[in-house]
Amino acid sequence: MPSKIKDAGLAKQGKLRIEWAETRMPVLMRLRKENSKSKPLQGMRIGGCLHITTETAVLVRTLNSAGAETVWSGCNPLSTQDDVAAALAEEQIDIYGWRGLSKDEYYWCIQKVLDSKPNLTLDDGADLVFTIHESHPEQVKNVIGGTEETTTGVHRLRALAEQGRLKYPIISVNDAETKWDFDNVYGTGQSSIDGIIRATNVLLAGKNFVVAGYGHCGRGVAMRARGLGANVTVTEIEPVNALKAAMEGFRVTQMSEAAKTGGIFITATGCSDVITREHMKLMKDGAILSNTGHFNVEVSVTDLEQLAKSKREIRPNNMEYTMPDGKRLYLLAEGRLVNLAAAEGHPSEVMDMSFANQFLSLLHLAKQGKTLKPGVYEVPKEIDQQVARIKLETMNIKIDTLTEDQARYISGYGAGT
Ligand code: 9W4
Repeated sequence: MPSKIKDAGLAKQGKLRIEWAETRMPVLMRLRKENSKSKPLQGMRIGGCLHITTETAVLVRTLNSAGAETVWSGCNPLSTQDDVAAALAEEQIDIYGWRGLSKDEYYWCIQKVLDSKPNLTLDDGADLVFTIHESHPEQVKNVIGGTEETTTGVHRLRALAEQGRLKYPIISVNDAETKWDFDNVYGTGQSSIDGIIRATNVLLAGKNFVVAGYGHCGRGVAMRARGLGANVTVTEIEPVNALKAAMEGFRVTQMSEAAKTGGIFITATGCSDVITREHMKLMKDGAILSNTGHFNVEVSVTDLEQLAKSKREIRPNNMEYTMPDGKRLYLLAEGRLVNLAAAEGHPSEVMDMSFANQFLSLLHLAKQGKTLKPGVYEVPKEIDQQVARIKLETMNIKIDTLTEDQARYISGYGAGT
């Protein structure tokens, strides 16, 4: 099978890492077992444009085991794990991607996926769908439907649909509750702390830890930092979120105040210029600055560069900036997503749920896609519930079921005061 990867010699290491991830992804493994005989995806050619990681490999193996043919490319030039790509190539899976490819090479890989004339697409960021719509409209007739993994991709697709230009149905896996509510809180929470620790090896116990933004990601980070014994302060601009943080027992204050005492800062707001020169001037010697929001605009790197008289990389992903008065501030991963640049992103257990939604949504499209008009669809509620149920089962957790009387009671409006 054709593929283009960095180094076939990395396959052995990649295989081990994929197999480890498989031991942590019980929902996908259950779905693999359940569908490996009936092969409901037989005859389906799935074109994927999704980060080439160990967890993605577990998904790809599961899709193949259910009978699909897959052709894959990465969806970010920096996220491909070359050992994983090598392992998949060795398994005769068509895969195109390597870490650090150029923009031209990136689109060359997507073109290779399209050369296979997929009838289902799986996207993260919508580059594959946009390439089909803009450069290969003749392929639209082959495509039954697709799925989209992220918020950014869903936004782009909704905009396309609003202009009446989206030509096939897409399921927004991002909006499944078992996806976003878990990967934002527990995935970002743990992996951001992991990134900070890998880049610094600092003790969190007793530190003043400042979280900017108390959305789902900020909540996850704050919760985990507290779990490690840090004194957590939250800053917010949104009153309801601020109140939630306060009632959760976190100190809530303004960044201009938190800046004076914070030892570790992390931004999780989605907004720009959350930590700027005004705050940096107030900070203590040794303060650590990081970001886990999507873009590297939350900590003003420009301000830090301008304030500092010198800088040096003191550890991987850890830049020491020295101010004219000798004060030192430490910026992690250049202000980029610290959980991805300095750690390994969401742990497999969380990706298990996201990718189980991907698998079941593709199965749904293979069966029903032809009846759907072009548009962006939510993941069917039953799929979300199925993912949660299987996850609970694999965790050995039992839940109650309603009696008939109870079911009637909660669905009826009869009972008053
Ligand atoms: N990875 C990524 C992106 C940029 C980047 C040091 C600075 C997202 C989701 C999943 O975007 C992803 N920039 C880097 S490393 C790096 C990594 N650097 C290096 O200098 C720039 C990405 C989804 N996911 C998980 O979270 C876990 N398994 C998954 O499939 C993966 C990667």
